[in-house]
Formats: sequence, structure tokens, C-alpha cells
Amino acid sequence: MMKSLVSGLALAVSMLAMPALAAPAAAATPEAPAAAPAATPADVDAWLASADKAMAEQTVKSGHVQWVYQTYVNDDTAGIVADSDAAGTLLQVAQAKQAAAFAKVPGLSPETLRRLTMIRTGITTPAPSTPGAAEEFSSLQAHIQGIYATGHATRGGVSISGHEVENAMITDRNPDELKEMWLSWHDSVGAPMKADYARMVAISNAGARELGYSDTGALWRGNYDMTPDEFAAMTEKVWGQVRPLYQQLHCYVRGKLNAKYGDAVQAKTGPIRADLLGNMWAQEWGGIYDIVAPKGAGDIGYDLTDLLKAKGYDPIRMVKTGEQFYTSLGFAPLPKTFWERSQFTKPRDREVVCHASAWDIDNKDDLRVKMCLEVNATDFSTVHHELGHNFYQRAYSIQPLRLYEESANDGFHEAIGDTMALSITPDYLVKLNLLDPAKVPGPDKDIGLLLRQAMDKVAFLPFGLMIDRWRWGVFDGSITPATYEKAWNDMRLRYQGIVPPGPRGADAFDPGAKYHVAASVPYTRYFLARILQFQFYEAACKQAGWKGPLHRCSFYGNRKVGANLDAMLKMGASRPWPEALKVFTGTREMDGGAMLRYFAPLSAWLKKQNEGQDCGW
Ligand code: X8Z
Ligand code: ZN
Repeated sequence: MMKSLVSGLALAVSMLAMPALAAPAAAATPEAPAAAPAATPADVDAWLASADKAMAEQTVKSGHVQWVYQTYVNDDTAGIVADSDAAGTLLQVAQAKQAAAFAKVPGLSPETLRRLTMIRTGITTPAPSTPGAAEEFSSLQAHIQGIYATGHATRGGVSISGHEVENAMITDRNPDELKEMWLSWHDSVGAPMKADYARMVAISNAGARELGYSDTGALWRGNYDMTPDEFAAMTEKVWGQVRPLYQQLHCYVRGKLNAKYGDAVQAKTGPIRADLLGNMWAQEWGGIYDIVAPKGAGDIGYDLTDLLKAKGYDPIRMVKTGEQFYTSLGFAPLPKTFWERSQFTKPRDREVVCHASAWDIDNKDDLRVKMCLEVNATDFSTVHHELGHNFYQRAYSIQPLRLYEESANDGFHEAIGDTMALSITPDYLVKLNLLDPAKVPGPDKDIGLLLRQAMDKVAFLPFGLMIDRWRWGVFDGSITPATYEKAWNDMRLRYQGIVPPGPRGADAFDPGAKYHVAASVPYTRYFLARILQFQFYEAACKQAGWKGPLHRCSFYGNRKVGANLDAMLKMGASRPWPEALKVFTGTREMDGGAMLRYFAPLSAWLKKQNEGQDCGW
């Protein structure tokens, strides 16, 4: 996987494709030479330098190919991207093997050893050196990504695109239609991928083993400046901190859904029906805030989607407003090419990968977003998310090595923009002239504001964790193709407390109906980001001298916060992530405490609401 060529989603795809390091002369050779027995630390450093240069060149080439494919999906571009990805994988694997061999050279500095490890773990989906394996993987990958990008569902028997069905799930309140959309999407997109997916797992596992990892999941967990086991334990510990809050939210929301739809649709006890939560994957529930808002305290008094529409916002204006948040902190405006080259809305005449992503094509300043924006609150927040990637990419482009032009860990990349979006408070909306000052909700509406946030932020946590818990099991063989679907549904139930709205057939492959599974993008990063963004936000508000309730703080316009943030962003991946965390927050620990403090009033309130309820599932 290549690091930040593209971040986030798109990154994902290119990750599997991107070549990592290679000495220029070895660039086309899959079999890197083993470390000469007599190699010295100086030889290793020289190799690292030339390899870094080759990696930088390769990622630029790959970035252009990926961009063309993702903004113009058809058989021709799928072929081109598969070729490019295969070449990239061969190169990256060769580099990773060489790095593993060089790691045995005596007398290496800790810095050199760290760089070698980063190269080894920098690939997301390796392939073995068996002739044809990388090519086979890449063509399977392009194929299933194409299925996702061109996938359709039905609503009232009418075919609708993936982009349309995603939006329809937010607003539709007809349980039969919701069920139809949910089942048709999962059946038509997920199921056809199953066999190819199983084959891809086998290929990448063989590749991971050649790199010295037991399986691809261990390789993924090995990319966090700690051992794979330590990383798994860290995520489990943080989940343990926040799980009780999720369970309270689940209990409360279930009660409201029961009141709205009745026992036949949503029972009072047990799991929640997955299609009723305002999102195809039940990952963020903010879309159904109207159903769960408590009388009085829950009436926030405005709806951001309505405000944006009323003020005549269009997609470009949403992005300009997002950019302005960053420039208010002291960051330089985005380059002219950003506005010329980005894809902001869904083209009418061709298939594209609509799932939002942020790109850094040239490791300098060719920054772009690729989105299919609509004017609504969700996309307004996604704009802030994507721009967080772009400003991070630009900040670390000052690093002398391509290897360090990446976030401290992948959760950091996903957290920056979300930290900004937490600052979209009612007072900030007044500053933007979106909200009438007389309509700012008073302290009696705090519960409503917090509940609205929790529906997105807290609801997401188990989903953010379970996708890779499932993939870790798939990669280590404890979940087999025969049990893919059952294990997926078991984990959805265990972690999220949700069930599919209808029976799942023997051929079903529901994991494939989620973008990041189809595109082989690791997902634990989003769980980390949900936790980290509250740590960053709390730290920023402290730096800004904020004294009120945490969720009312907006650090918009605060140059001091901007300078401190820039100091962390600029570090890129040059130091282990706990050091970067310390630079901005003062602590080296990832910790759910900040999130719990943010939601503390809501947590107390939820417990009261749920008294006497049979919570859990
Ligand atoms: O994929 C994304 C971003 C791009 S990196 C839009 N997210 C995850 C998802 O949509 O599943 C952001 C939240 C989680
Ligand atoms: Zn992202």
C-alpha cells in the first residue's frame, strides 16, 4: 500500500497498488536481491535513500492512473488500473522483502530499523512472488471495485444507483421500502463478489507470509509502532471504555424505533433492524434524529440541511466554507489546481467511484477531492473530513523522505477533518451567517445537541471495530468462505446489536456491500479516528481557553490552535505516533476519556431514560 498518495478511501485502492521502495535499477524486478551478508549499515542507508526516491516517483505515476480510473470507471480504465496496480504490488513486495532482509544487518540505528519496518508494513494487500499472482490479484480487485462502483438497488421496484440509495436510506421512513433497498443492495452488490474475494484473501495471505507475517491481518496490525498483539489489545481496551455509552444509546434508540414503527417492525427488546437507522450500514444514525429527538430538550430549533438549502449553498460553496475553517486557523488556502482538478459532484454521463476521498497526486501541492456532493448536513461534515486529509498531506510534504509523508498513524489522517467538524457549533453557524442569532439553542437544548452528535459519533464505534475484527478472522483462517456470511452477521449482532431486515441466503456476502471491504481499505483507522478526534478537540479547546461545556466549543479562527496543529501535522510519520499525539495533546496514550467527558451529560440522561428497560440484546 502506498502511503499518502491518496488518503482515505482512494488511498485504499492505491495502497494495494502502490509500489513502495525500490532502488531505481531494481524497480521492475519482483525478486529483490537478498541482503548481501557483508552489507553494512551504510549500505542499508544508501538503499533506503534510493528506494525512497523510486517510491516517490512510482506513487505519482500510480496516482494519475487511479484518478483516471476512479473518475471514469469502465472496462478500459479497469484494465489500465489493474496493470498499474500489479506493477506497483510487485515493486512494493520486492522492497518489503529487501527491507526484511536488511533488518538483520548488525549495528543499524533505531531510526533505520524503524524505516525498514515501515516499508515492510507499508503494503496493504501483498502478493506472493509466484508468477502471475500480483496480476491476478489486481484484476480481481479492479473487478470487485467495479461491481461496487456501478452497483444498484431497487426502491419500489425502480432501479437506483448506490449514491441514490445511500441518500434515500437517510430520509425514507417506509419500513417496507427500507427493507427492499437494504436487501436489494446487499444481494446485488455483495453476493457476486464472494468467490473473487475469497481468492484475493488467499493471494494476499501468501504474500504476507513471504514478508514474514502469519497472515494479512497481522501485517495490518503491524503498522502502529507496536506489535500486532499490542495493537489489538489497545483497541480492545479503548472499546471497553466506550462500550457502555454505546449500549445506552442502543437501548434508547430501540425504544424510539419501537414507538415509531410498532412491535411488528421493531421489537421492544433484542437487536435493532439494520435498515431502520438511517444508513445502509447502520454505521451513523444521525439521519433519524427526528425519530429519536426527545420532546422539548431535543428540539435543537434548526436543521443544518435546511439552513444550507435556505441560504442557497451549492457544493462549491460548501467546500469553500470548509476551506475557510482551515484558513481561519492560519493554514494557506488550497491551490488553484484543487478547484480545477477536483471532482465535486457526480458526473451525469459516466460511472465514478462516488465514495469520498482526498488525494495528493504529486507529493507537493496537487491536492484534490473526489466527491459526489449533495447539499446536506452529512456532506457538509464530509467536506471538513476530506479537507483534513488535504491539509495534512500538504503539511507533511515538507518531510525530506517520501516514507514520512504520511500521517502519524492512519487513524490520525481520518481524525483531523472530523476534529474541525466538531467545531460546527450553533455559534459557529451564526458566524457563517447560516443561523439567525435569535435561534441559537439555549442550554436547555444541550441534550438535543449531544444526542444529535452521539447518533453519528457513538453509534459508529462498534462498526468501526467489527469490520476489521471480521477481516482479521478471515485472514487468519478462523472465518472461512463457508462461514463468511454467518460470521459477519454474528459480529454485527455481537458488536452493534443489529440484525438484517430479512433472511440472508446461502450465497449472500454482505461484507462486500460495504465500500472498504470491496476496495480492500483497512477500517480500524476509523475507529481510532473516532477516539482521537475527541482527544484533539478537547486539547484544541483547552488551548483556546474555552471554559464552557465542551460540546459548545468552536476553535474557529484560533491561530494558536492552528500553529500547534500544524506542528503535529508537519511531523508526518517521521516519529512514532505517540510522540505526535503528545505534541498536540500532551499525552502519548490513545484514550476514550475525552469522548466520555464530551458526552457525560448525555450519558447521565440516557441512563435515566433507560431506567426499567431491558437494555442489551
Ligand atoms: O470512508 C470514509 C471517508 C473517506 S476516508 C468518507 N469514512 C468512513 C466511511 O464512510 O465508512 C468516514 C467515516 C467512516
Ligand atoms: Zn477519510
